[in-house]
Amino acid sequence: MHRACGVVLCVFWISVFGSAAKAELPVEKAILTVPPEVPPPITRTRPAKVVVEIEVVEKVGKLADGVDYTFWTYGGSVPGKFIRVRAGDTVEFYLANHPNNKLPHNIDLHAVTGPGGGAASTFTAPGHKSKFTFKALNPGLYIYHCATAPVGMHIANGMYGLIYVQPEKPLPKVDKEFYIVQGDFYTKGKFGVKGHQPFSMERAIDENPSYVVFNGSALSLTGDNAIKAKVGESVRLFVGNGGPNLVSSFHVIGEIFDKVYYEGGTNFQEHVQTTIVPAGGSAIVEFKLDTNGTYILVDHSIFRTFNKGSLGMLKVDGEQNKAVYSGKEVDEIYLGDESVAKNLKGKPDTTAQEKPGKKLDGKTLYARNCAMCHQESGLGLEGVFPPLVKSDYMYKLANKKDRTELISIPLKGLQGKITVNGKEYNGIMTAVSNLTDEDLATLLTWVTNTWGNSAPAFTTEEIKKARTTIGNGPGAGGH
Ligand code: HEC
Ligand SMILES: [Cu+2]
Repeated sequence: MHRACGVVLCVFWISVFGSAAKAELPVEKAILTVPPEVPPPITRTRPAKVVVEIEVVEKVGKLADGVDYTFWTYGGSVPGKFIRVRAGDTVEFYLANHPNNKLPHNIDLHAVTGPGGGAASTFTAPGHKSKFTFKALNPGLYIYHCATAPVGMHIANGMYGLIYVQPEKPLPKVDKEFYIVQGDFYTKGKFGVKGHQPFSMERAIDENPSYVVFNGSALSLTGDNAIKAKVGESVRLFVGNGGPNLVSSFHVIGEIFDKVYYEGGTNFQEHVQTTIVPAGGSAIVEFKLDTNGTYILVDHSIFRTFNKGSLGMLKVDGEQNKAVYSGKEVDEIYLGDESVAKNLKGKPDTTAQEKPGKKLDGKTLYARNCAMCHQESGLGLEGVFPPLVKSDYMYKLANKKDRTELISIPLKGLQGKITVNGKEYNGIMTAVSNLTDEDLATLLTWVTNTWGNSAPAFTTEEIKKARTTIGNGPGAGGH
């Protein structure tokens, strides 16, 4: 305001221009989305007043196949609704707590400048609704979470999500944007124990989760729920980590992040394999899809992926780009450099290697080709890899007259919904294509006559014949 202006003029100035400026701020309702969807980019070029309304819902949902858990959620999903605003916007935030809920809740948005990130102002009992307003000062990708005591328990039960404060100059347009948040869960029963699982405070304090998952469930990004894109498209993942405890080593198997806006901030790093997503933090990753296939999203603290559930899928349709990725071209016996060994020791060390053409037994062939998924025990992994032990699915095929269908499983792979011993699986088994007819006969005979299974032995001729029908010559590529 001008020093020189008289009192009357100043009042006039404030009332006219002050209110005019306020009235100019357009009001809009935020578009909120459920994971893995992201609201569309904001195209306006001026600030607005954005109204966000979120309802807290306590509900039972699936943590894994056959495993129920009582989640506390922002809007019914884990993570909660994705909120997208623009830097400079004023956000009018309403938090409602459903009357059927049992506990009070609130929200701490890391995008808020102010004590508690809104927590104290939004503390809300069941059947009540709170409101507070904040200005989104800093662009970036932020976690929000519940901060009601016991805070750790509210977060562990799924009370987190992402708010993206889009920079004034938006990031370049991409073809697809997805919303993915990792979380660790603490149940009384170990991973895979069926039924409704209560929260375990002891496990949580020990930071020993029974589940580590993307988007609130071991099933959320697999099978039909996989995220999808096409060859040639560019993808942006808004990645968060609700924690409450673990730091994620976020990685996509078979992709390299062209860009990572590390920690959800303004600057990016290029050509990254694995990025850290801290508990209560985020990252924005971008990549272009050069060839088709299924790309697996993991926490590269890899036991979490194969034993606790942190596995998601990005299915990419389209042409294989052979210049980028050939598929299997050659598979031959490799012995290492025998001549080097000879020169060093006088004679080759044969203890560590097999002679070419050496016949392996069924158990060894199974251990090398199948056990990483179906497990050494043959029991598979609940909800991910079906069992081969007393599998009714396998038994039927192994005891048919024409067993081409069973032989085609290792030769061609298998995907789509199947039921094994009353449980549904909807995963992807890739082809195991480096087996000779003889080895495959040995392997299938062993698998179908171990662990209490029984079926007539497979012969090399039977495999050879099936291979001709299926059209997969020895050593032919998978996919
Ligand atoms: C990369 C992991 C992986 C490997 C390696 C693998 N499988 Fe599978 N397998 C699966 C998945 C996943 C399914 C379920 C596919 C679906 O849901 O449609 C499956 C299904 C099956 C089935 C039918 C379902 C059942 O349980 O009876 C058989 C039989 C089978 N695999 C045998 C084998 C054999 C034999 C090998 C080794 C030569 C092997 N698999 C290697 C992942 C794998
Ligand atoms: Cu809460």
